[in-house]
Amino acid sequence: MLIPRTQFNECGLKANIPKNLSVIPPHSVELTKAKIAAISDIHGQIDIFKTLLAKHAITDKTGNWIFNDGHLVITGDIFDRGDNVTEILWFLFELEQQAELSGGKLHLLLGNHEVMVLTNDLRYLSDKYLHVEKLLNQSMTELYAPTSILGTWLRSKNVVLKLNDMVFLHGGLHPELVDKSLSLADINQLFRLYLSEKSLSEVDKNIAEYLHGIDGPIWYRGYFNEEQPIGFAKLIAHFNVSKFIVGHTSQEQIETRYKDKVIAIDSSIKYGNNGEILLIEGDKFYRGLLNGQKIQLL
Ligand SMILES: [Mn+2]
Repeated sequence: MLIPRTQFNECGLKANIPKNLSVIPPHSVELTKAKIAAISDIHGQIDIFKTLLAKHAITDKTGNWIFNDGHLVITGDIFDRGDNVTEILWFLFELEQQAELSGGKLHLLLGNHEVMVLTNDLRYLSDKYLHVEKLLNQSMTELYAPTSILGTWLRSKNVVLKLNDMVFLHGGLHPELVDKSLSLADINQLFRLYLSEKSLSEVDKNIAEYLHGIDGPIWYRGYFNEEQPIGFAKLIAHFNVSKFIVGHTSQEQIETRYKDKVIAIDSSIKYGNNGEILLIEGDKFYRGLLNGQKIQLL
């Protein structure tokens, strides 16, 4: 049965929190031939987001999952800037369950703006949410506390996901992660424990702080610093991947870098004018445009 939206307040604070909300999602899925779609940096722009999903048959026109056994990956930054953040989260909360029932999967990965709001860095809230804070006399961080449905749900999420030979994440994997001998499972687990303020050994705490920092998976911008050599061979061998699909650093459209090893999918949805979704069918990659057109990228 679907978990309904809360009756209490908009983030589900002080509601009964269903136990399965804390189930840790998979960090790696070996697929056969299911379709994959990926989108990033939605920043509260629900209209563009829902239009892209409907135009590319991920959902029907009313927002219900029709992507069958497909995998939809959201590489972070739903929060901040725009003013329909809560609406997008509840929409995804329901869509995730619909996907599961159809044999598909919605993978919601955290970006730096999710973590900022959860950790009380509220510099980028839209005016609407400043108003909401005043009306409810609670900060956004309090509204997304671990005692709320959405707060619990978000804290269960990963920062990095591997599908087939592709890795998806908000910022990027720094080659230093290889020197630290971290697996994708380690990265997700240590990131999550630190975010949930669980007690960690001194060694793990140091690694978790690194992961939450400027070279960590949600902040790193090294793939966009001109095309300087940055140790992809090392990353590819260690994580056993061949493509790095990342958001965070805004582009006019979905594009590739480093001889197609990097696919940059932050298509500047944040400005509220336009946006794109990456569509992967077998070994073909397409830019899905807002008007429903598909343009082959690779
Ligand atoms: Mn970002």
